[in-house]
Amino acid sequence: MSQTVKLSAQQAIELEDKYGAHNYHPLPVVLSKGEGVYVWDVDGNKYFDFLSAYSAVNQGHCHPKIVGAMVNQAQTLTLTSRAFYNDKLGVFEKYATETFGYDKLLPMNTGAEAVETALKICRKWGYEVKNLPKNTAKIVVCENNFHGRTTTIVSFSNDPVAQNNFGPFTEGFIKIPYDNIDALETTLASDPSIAGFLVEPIQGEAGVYVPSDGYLAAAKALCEKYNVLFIADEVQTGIARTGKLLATCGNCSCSDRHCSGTPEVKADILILGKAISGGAYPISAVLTNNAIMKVIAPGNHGSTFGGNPVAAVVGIAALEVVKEESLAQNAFDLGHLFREEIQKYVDQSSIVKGVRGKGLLNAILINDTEESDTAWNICLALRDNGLLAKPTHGNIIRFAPPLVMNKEQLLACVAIITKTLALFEQ
Ligand code: IF1
Repeated sequence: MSQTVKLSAQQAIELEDKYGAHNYHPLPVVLSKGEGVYVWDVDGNKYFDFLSAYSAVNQGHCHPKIVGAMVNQAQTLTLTSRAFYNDKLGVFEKYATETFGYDKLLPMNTGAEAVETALKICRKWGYEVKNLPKNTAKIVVCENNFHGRTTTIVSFSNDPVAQNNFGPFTEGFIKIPYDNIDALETTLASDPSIAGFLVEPIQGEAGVYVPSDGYLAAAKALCEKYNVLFIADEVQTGIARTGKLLATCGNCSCSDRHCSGTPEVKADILILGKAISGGAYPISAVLTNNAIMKVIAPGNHGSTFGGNPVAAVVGIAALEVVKEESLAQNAFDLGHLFREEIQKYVDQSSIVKGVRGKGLLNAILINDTEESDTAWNICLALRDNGLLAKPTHGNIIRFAPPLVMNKEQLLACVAIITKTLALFEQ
């Protein structure tokens, strides 16, 4: 079957069902085209994309600048491996480190790979700089975390569906409650073998949990007090999604007039993925300063595709778009408008308990149990009304449109969402 043949929705679904692993339960819609804030299915139906591939398509689908850079490089040189230099990687590393305010960048491909890379760097720093006894280093993580799907990462998950029957698990992780600064201090004070604290600035998969004001700054201060590396997983919250270039912010170079970024919440190790490529190509990166990255020597770590020239030019283009189109400012402004408008509905609703989020990473809380299928049914109805979203749990729906959305489009989406929710009012 050639790739050019036009499949019906049913044919596409049947092919995936027969020949693909069943590791997802997709919403029943078969997409074939994307442009900006819109996607189209195989029958030509048009939808607002309110998931953005889990915040990877912040710059909008098929952004011409990003696709143009990718196509041009793909016709020139795609992959050399790191056995040799290429003429694009260093340019990307310089641009990205200057954008986010770090000395060095280690390029990988997926978010999970970048998280694994950060864990390895943190452990090696623990032994070679903090002088921890060999194989004793521990890393503190938060309950209800999501950092990817590798066996080490799921070792510290508390999601049974993500973890069950994938053991034996990697040791060396301590789980504490999220957004609980006392729990972090008690843990850091009680165990001298801790090398790092890995945290999502907003817990996305858990249901868009925004921590209390000051939590991240207080956590960073505790990490400094106990000589522990503060590791920010901004795979989902980074790249302007939360209304600032980074949710941890701190010294970044964004021109966002609302930016309250202050040095004290600058991560020691920053993990980026998803929208660092605008969703056009798998790119992830770990950024830190020389005093930490110096622990990595030739042969310690690597990847066949990590730092390839296509990734490098796509990464540069994707970051340029964020700045040129002021996406952080737009996410900040439209995020406020979205929450204000949805809150008006919440105030008179029996089915929606609340709305929360930062920038254009938001979620609504449905008045039903986590095991219910209410959120799923609402997403099916949203699809029928021209908007695509997906629940993170039985009672939480994440809303994360591309950051290139304009005010008129956002208000049109609010109208679709409120019209659809009204169908479910008791
Ligand atoms: C799936 C979730 C979101 C992430 C954070 C690392 C990674 C992710 C904070 C790993 C990836 C993706 C994975 C994707 C669905 C999506 C997701 F629902 F799984 F949890 F966004 F919330 N850190 N998140 O959010 O990056 O290796 O995937 O490139 O696995 O179903 P990755």
